[in-house]
Amino acid sequence: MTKRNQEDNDHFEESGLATKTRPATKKPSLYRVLLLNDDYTPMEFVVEILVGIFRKSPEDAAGVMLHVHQTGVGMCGVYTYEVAETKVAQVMDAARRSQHPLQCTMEKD
Ligand code: TYC
Repeated sequence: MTKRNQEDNDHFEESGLATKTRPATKKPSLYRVLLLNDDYTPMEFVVEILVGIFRKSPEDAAGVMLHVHQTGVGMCGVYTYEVAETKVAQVMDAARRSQHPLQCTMEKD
């Protein structure tokens, strides 16, 4: 915003204090997308999911996959509701098509 625009946005009240108005904006709620461990989904498949759907580097994807394998759950990313919902659906669809029991969920951040 330019200086001129900022000045245009000032409102001098009776008190002499300047207040500013802004267009009403609301930060969207964010959701964590989680991957759950199971005993059957191949490690390589999980890495491919993390690279292909969550845009991780192969190195980061391997790290997340191992964390899930060792602890039972891990985070793929944090997204707005619709993006998180789409990613969960993409994972569940890929797992179903490949007949792997991989589970993916989302929860409010
Ligand atoms: N535990 C699986 C195996 O040993 C690997 C795996 C990792 C599965 C992460 C799911 O979300 C998962 N093949």
